Amino acid sequence: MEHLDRILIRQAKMVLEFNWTGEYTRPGPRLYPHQWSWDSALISIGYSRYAPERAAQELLHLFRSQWKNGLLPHVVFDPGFSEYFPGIGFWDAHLSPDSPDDHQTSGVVQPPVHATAALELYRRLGEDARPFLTELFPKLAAWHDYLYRERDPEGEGLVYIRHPWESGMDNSPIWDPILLGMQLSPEEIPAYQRADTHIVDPEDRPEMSAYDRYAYLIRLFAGYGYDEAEIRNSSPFLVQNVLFNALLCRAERDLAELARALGEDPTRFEIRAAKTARAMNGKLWDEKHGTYLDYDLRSGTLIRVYAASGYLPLFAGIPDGNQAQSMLRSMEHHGFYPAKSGGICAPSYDMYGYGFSPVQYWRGPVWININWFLLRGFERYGFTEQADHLRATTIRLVRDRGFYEYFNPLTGRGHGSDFFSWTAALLLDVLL
Ligand code: 2M8
Repeated sequence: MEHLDRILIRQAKMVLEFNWTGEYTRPGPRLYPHQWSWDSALISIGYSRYAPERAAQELLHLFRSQWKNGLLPHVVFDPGFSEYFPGIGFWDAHLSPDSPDDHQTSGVVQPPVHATAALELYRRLGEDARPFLTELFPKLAAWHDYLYRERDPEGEGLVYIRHPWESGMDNSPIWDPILLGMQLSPEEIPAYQRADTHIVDPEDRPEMSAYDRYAYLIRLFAGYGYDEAEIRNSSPFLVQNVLFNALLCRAERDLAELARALGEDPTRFEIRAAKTARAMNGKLWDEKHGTYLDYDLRSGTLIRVYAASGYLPLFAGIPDGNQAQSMLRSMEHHGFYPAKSGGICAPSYDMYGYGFSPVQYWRGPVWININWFLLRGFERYGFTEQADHLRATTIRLVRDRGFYEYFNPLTGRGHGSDFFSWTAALLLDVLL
């Protein structure tokens, strides 16, 4: 191993150590003081390379706040930290009979990468992971059951998200058409105070108009006591999201493998995973552009906005060989893979798209988790040249610029939170 890589590995471990609270790992020091769901899964993938007990602790801590109906909340609050919006009082999760009695959480979810993380740990630890798996397996199964039961009422194999935050790509231009359509009167906008814009450059963060809509949706859900049937009837935001369903499909397959390891029946996970893959290829595949698109259940139309998430089905093995080839061509053609022109890969949104911003959050910057999903996807399909290139540019980006939350795809400059945990964790997974 090269000397520079050894230094980078040491630094990455220091970032995770710095964010470790004793019970869970913060995504970033000031901006994100609580525990976030998919951050923890990705962080645990990094830990499983060198600190397996931490990897297990991270996931178990998160799942201790799972709701009685299986919902895995996107944030588990640490009541010791108050400087974050929306906090405990804004969510009012206690209004749901399903929320936990002894933990404070949000009331939305995030992409389900947890079974994938648990399988990574099992692969590293083997039989030593058995006690951890025995505890986590029923909780993972309840989490996936919740998604297919509550979020796929028509049994299509595609689950819906009901808030942009559930996609993990909070203010992606994918949501613009829906959010613009949500015309709110001043009385409908709840009173709130943001905490993010005085911690990092406001230019890097979503607009106030987007936050108004995020806040509105939260209060709408709380008003219904988080009753899913009511929310389904009334939420203006209801989307079958490519990223979420692709990661769910992969997680179902990984859960099936865990079931086999534990001597449990994997059949229901395998059947659901296959159904989701079929539904994505049937309903969300855009043959003309060689990518997958989100589907807006309210308007009954595909959302024709092109984002890096459209290529994430590669991570789950959903496209066949021909589709995968056409996705590769599409990435190069549409400004997601500017490798040949010396550009930095992979922008989170089409560099030539109307909503592109090189610095604003999910509207163009490079994110290490998206790169990691794509990298593993390229490897899976044998796209060796692209995988090698993506691996090298990802490592170089972090080595030269630091452990940032996201990076300007034109200049490489880091933005958002520094000392960002999943950047460190996924880099460790690539380097170790
Ligand atoms: C960002 O989202 C939170 C809201 O959940 C925020 O902006 O306050 C997103 O990038 C999300 O994907 C991520 O999990 C979270 C913590 O890193 O930050």
